Amino acid sequence: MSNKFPNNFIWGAATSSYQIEGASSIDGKGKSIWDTFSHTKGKVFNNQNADIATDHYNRYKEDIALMNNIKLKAYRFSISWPRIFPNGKGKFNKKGLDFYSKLLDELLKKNIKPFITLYHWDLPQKIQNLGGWSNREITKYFSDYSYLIAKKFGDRCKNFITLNEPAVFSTFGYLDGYMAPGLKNKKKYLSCIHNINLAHGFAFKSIKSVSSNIKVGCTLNMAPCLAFSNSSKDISAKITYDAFWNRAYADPMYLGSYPKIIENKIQNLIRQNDMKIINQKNDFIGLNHYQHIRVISDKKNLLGARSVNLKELSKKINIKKNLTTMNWEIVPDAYYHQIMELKNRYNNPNIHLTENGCSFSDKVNKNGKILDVKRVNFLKKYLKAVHKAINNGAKIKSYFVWSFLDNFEWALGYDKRFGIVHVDFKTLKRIPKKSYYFFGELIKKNSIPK
Ligand code: IFM
Repeated sequence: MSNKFPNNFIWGAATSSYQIEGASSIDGKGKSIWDTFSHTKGKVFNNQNADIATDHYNRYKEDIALMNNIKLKAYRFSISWPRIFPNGKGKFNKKGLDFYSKLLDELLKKNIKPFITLYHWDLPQKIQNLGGWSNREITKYFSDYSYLIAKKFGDRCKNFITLNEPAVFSTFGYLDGYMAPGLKNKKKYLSCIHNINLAHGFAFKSIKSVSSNIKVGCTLNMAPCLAFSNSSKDISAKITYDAFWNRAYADPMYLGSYPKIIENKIQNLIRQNDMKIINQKNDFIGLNHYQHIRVISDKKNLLGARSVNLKELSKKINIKKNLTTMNWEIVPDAYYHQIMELKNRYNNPNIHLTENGCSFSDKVNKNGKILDVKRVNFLKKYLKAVHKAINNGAKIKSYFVWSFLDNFEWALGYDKRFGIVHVDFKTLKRIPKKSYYFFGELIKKNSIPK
């Protein structure tokens, strides 16, 4: 069987605004919840923040030149909402729009297809002050913001992702509290679920009202869940976690209904027509995937269920062999199964693999090179899973490696390196890693290099 990927397969790389841009308070940008969170003592590893990050705001041309060197076909980036609307709504900031306009022009000059993500977690602080995702009003503000971006950039960008990983920013931001805005409030978390779904639906309509040629979808992080043990408690925890993690967004957006276990809890929030607004004719599903999830029952957790920690995990597996520095297991089969689950459950949709990758502690060697062999091996295995899924009928259109650059890994700061390009966070110098050249070869051959 041929190991070629389909003609026109889109090989891309992904980043997000807060993680790479820096320039956190210039050219009229407003504060985001991540500016606030990272400047609150004790919230981020070593109290780091992304005020400068990789300084992509000033170095975007250099970064795009690096993309062009390996003939990257697409680049997925996110727009910082508070750069466009410093107050989250009302008057827009022209200088913010100018930055992304220049970025788009530079990409197109190099024949790199832009994929815009409208929301990758840097919510305007002013919107958070009104309740953030737990206030239904946010759906209007997000829809207005989406409309403006489509109006300004819809001529140059034909692929829009509304939201990145709703399950992560709702669960960790409103339930577990270790991401911005740092809340632990089940009632607010449940409101978030419905408002996030609605925001997607309204944004979909806004973007399509600008042009029906723009393709729109949502990026969901999904992963097969396994019960940590055979105990009935862990098995029922797994069922709960699976519904909240994997289906709270995908089911309403792509099938038009909530899993029962969730619907029972949020019935009072659902108004007439809401489900119609949420369930639009999406053009694609964006899938972010890294590993499977082992779920354990935990009474202290507000859901009664959570993913296992490293200590628990080490009881199950030989941890040294199988983990990235995020303590995530390397399980390419889970990727295959997740893709096939999307295919089977959601009527064989178009799929963009909007993120996949791994963090390792890459070191610059004495010759100034970074031989990230572990990342290359990881990519080979995960790409084989993608290839297998395509052969089995999944309509996969693209694969975006996470990430193009080493960047600010949220509450874990700069300690975790995901890039195929190394960034020295003192000098901001970029050095392409071995995996970058591997990716270049992959693009050239349109098949996985040996
Ligand atoms: O860095 C994140 C990204 O922002 C969202 N998806 C997972 C990545 C790795 O944790």
